[in-house]
Amino acid sequence: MGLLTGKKAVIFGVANERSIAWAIAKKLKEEGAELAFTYLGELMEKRVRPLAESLGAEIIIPCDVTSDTEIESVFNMLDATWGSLDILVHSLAFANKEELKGGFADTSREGFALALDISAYSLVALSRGARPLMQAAGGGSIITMTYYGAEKVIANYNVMGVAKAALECSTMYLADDLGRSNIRVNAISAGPIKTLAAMGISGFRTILDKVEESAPLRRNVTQDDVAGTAAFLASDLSRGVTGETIYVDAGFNIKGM
Ligand code: NAD
Ligand code: IMJ
Repeated sequence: MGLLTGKKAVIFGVANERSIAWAIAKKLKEEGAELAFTYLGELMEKRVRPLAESLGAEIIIPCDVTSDTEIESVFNMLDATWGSLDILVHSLAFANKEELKGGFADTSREGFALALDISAYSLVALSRGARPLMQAAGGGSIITMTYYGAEKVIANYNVMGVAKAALECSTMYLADDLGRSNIRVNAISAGPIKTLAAMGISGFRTILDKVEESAPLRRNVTQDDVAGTAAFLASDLSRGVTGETIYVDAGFNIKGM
């Protein structure tokens, strides 16, 4: 018997086989969960549908988290097909790429609002949508992805750092609000990983090298390292854990000098 046998999980944030969400999906499936996937627009469907189908998913639907209508249709579909939900994985973020270089003081009003809408508010909206379905299951586990740039200044992370700080704080407030429904909400703070979201980020190689040099484990983390912790958070093994940010960063965050 797997850790997640009989549990139903919806995964937001698969773009390709390098996505952290994809590693999490594979791990949840391995532990016995049944999966549903969402993708961002038609362009992503071409990549995501075959991946999702390879894990036996039947629910594969579009969801741009800036759209209340698309969010609503995801939960309507889950309600009609499953009638309940145990696990929600939120593994998505976006800022305009011109905001991820240069001076933070140059962040535009629109760029700030967009980054916070997609990367932080979406967790609130998705949690609200999931709540009745998780209540029908007697409780649930919501997992989001964050980064150290929420708490310390990391070159070029800029407005994404502000968005991740809002995301981590939203994790705490959601945990308190949804805790009465036995729904747990936690964030995983992952070390840098070469995914689509890390492509074209100047100085990314330098950051990977720094982690390898100074993290306690003297290595970088992989998508599979993150997936292991996600499976723990999704499972009843973590039943007493909520509102936390758990680091999967080879210990990098504990270092001073
Ligand atoms: P990724 O590019 O594979 O995933 C990002 C996902 O966000 C994509 O699937 C994309 O379609 C989705 N997305 C963007 N805008 C969206 C919108 N409007 N509606 C719905 N989906 C949207 O990259 P990843 O590295 O797997 O990123 C997943 C999460 O992990 C993000 O929250 C990221 O901030 C976080 N994270 C990444 C790293 C890293 O170094 N790669 C480190 C720590 C945390
Ligand atoms: C992203 C930018 C700058 C520095 C960065 C990152 N470091 C790391 C990341 C050091 C690890 C990756 N990360 C943690 C993210 O959350 C990335 C978010 C992101 C990436 C892009 C690239 C393409 C684009 N918009 C993006 N929006 C958010 O156009």
